[in-house]
Amino acid sequence: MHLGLILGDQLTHDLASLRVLDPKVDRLIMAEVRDEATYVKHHKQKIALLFSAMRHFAQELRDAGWQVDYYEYNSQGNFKSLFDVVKHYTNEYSAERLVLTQCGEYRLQNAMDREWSKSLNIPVDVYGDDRFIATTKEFADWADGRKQLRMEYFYREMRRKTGYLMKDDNPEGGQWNYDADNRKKWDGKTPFPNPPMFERDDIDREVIELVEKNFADHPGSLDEFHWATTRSQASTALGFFIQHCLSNFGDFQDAMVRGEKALFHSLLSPYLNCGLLTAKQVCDAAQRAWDEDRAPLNAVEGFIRQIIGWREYVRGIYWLHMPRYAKQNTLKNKRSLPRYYWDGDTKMACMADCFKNTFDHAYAHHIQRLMVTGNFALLTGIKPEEICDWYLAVYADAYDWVELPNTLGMVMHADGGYLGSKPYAASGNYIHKMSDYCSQCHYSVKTQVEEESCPFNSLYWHFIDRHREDFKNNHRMGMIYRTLDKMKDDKKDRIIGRADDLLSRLDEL
Ligand code: FAD
Ligand code: DLZ
Ligand code: SF4
Repeated sequence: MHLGLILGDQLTHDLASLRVLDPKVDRLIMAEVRDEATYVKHHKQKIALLFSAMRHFAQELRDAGWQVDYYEYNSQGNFKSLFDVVKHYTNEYSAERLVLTQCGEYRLQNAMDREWSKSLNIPVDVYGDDRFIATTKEFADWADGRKQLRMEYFYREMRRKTGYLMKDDNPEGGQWNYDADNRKKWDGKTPFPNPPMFERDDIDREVIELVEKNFADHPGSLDEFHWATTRSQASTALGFFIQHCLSNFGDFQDAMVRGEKALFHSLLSPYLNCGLLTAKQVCDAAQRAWDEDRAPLNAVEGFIRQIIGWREYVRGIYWLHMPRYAKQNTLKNKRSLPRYYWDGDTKMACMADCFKNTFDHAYAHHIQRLMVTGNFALLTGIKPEEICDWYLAVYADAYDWVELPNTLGMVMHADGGYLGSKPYAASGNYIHKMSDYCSQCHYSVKTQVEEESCPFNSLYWHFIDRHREDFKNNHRMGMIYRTLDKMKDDKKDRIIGRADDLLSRLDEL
């Protein structure tokens, strides 16, 4: 008899390990355990979503004929780790081998590879996770010999491989990428659709109570817990996105609007990452919308690129370079994360809105993560480890394989520009251009050195100035340095002085 362990982010019926196990003789285990729920202080909604989705999935597996042992949090045995649970059941059933699909996170996969088989005294078979478009080997082959990687080229390979938006061997519309059309500020008119809110069942209610009781000291609130927790609800969420949001996804992809949780974004990442939806299912739906003329090309291409491009690309980089990747700090940052990343209380209107979205919903859309909270961490030189742990904790979609390259590479440029060629550093001007935040802010986005000047403005030049050596050979930064060099010394000194002052009292902003 073989035992299959299904992890919290493996809630997919045709998972590789499930395909090799036999429901007639083999058994499955799933477990809610302290180690997984606390390796960072996950947002309460992330734990509730996972535990509830796991319980619903276990029920679906039983309905499909599997024998499942499900270990509920803090129940008999008081198991703290997945290993404890596995050990208990392999002994109980005298299992001949343990069967797994590859973990999403290096942390856990490494522990399994190094210790599990030895300690359990049975073979541990690990199958590759083929829910992704590219295998880790395919990515490694593509990356081999390239000094710097570019998502765009990898993405084109994935377009060819999947056939999405392809006409024979050419991209639909003649271009691979329509990003230039996707940088509009919200027009103030196009109405935002209200994402579906799912009715809660007994499992949801029980889990919410469990999380309130056991994880009271974790960030975030459960008051607005609206995530899908079943496969069928997740499919409804996908259908809603395709019908009501996709056609505007491209145009307003980079826009930010105060108090608006998601604009036209899909809110699908938690389901993709825990397995309630697959990349293929989501991209097939977007392709159909294009085929049936229900959404424009810039929107469908932009959306599919996020999934078969960025999502696959960051995963490839993660598995190619872990564990070294996590330790990089090329810009030698030393500063600790300011207080407001945890309590949300700041006078900067843009940051406050992103924090509110984060704590209320365990969500922030990409530009909020990248150009507001991320940009601020980059400009102020926060230690990569601290900011990575923050992003890993506070979002319902956060898993190390996707969070780490996005934060350490894309946001913090801590990998020396391996993932992205240029740091996404921006002054308040960018935030002003793409949002309505600045008109309601304590600070003034128009000035740089006065007492109430937007902190991003001087911090931006401080960042550029202090990293001159790091970027001197980066031709994409040349124009910025020429602008800095044209600045009068007196003005530059005042800007740097203002930024030094802000950096000395970051917690007060
Ligand atoms: P949409 O805007 O609707 O995009 C569609 C889908 O594309 C997403 O659901 C997601 O699966 C995929 N996608 C989009 N951008 C990326 C990207 N850069 N990398 C990988 N997939 C992408 N995404 C996560 O899934 N988990 C994380 O832990 C995570 N951490 C991030 C940390 C930082 C600092 C930044 C800048 C980005 C991070 N992202 C992460 C990427 C992105 O912000 C989220 O995927 C997106 O905001 C999820 O919301 P959505 O489903 O509404 O996305
Ligand atoms: C994120 C998470 C949480 C909060 N809890 C559990 C859990 O109790 N049991 C479990 O199997 N998985 C959980 N997960 C997801 C795991 O952390 C994830 O499977 C690994 O990090 C590998 O990606
Ligand atoms: Fe943010 Fe500066 Fe605008 Fe205030 S003025 S909202 S701090 S960018």
